[in-house]
Amino acid sequence: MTYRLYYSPGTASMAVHWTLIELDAPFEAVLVDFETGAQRDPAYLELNPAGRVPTLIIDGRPYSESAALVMLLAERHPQAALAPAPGDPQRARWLETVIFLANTVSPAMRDWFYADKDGAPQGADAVRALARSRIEDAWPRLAALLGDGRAYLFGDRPGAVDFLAAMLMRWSRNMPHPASEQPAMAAYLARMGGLASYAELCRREGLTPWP
Ligand SMILES: N[C@@H](CCC(=O)N[C@@H](CS)C(=O)NCC(=O)O)C(=O)O
Repeated sequence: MTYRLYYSPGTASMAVHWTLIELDAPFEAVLVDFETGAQRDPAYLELNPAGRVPTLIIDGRPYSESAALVMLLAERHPQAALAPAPGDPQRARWLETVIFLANTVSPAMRDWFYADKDGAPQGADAVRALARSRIEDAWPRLAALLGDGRAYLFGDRPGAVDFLAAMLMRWSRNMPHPASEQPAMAAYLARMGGLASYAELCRREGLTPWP
């Protein structure tokens, strides 16, 4: 079961890269160099027609969407218990949270960072303002999951949704109100930042650890 991950440091591929490292799964990492526009290279567009990362090759076929990929990896490696199994009392809240991250937080992040590129530059400020309010509303909602004192979003061990959430939170570090402003989140992010898999991810991607 060898995977190939197409990634760019610190971007949406990060959650998938982190999950693969945490799983200690065999994989090859291929840099998609945004500096040279490699995401629009015709050969890469064959794998990922949107010209985005991540792309994960599984059994010879390319798949995209970071949330789907971390869920899929959890499903393919059940021994690692990276997700509550069907029937687990936490399963419904877990599904709700993954979809919230993928459906609300992630698109708002895309709008925050790519408003000028994805839409008309003259409308970018309004796009960013709406994106910012959606992102800032997300942090207390996610912090509430930690309200009972649990260490990670779904228990006492980090799982697939934590890698996705921590990636999105990391992107808020230079925003006016980063996720780490929520007291419960600051402690949570410190725990996520203390994981050996995070240190290894930062080393491989050349990232400055945050928080
Ligand atoms: N919803 C996608 C978003 C993917 C995405 O927007 N990736 C960005 C990096 S964070 C990208 O590839 N940007 C390059 C570009 O748009 O040219 C996911 O979560 O995988």
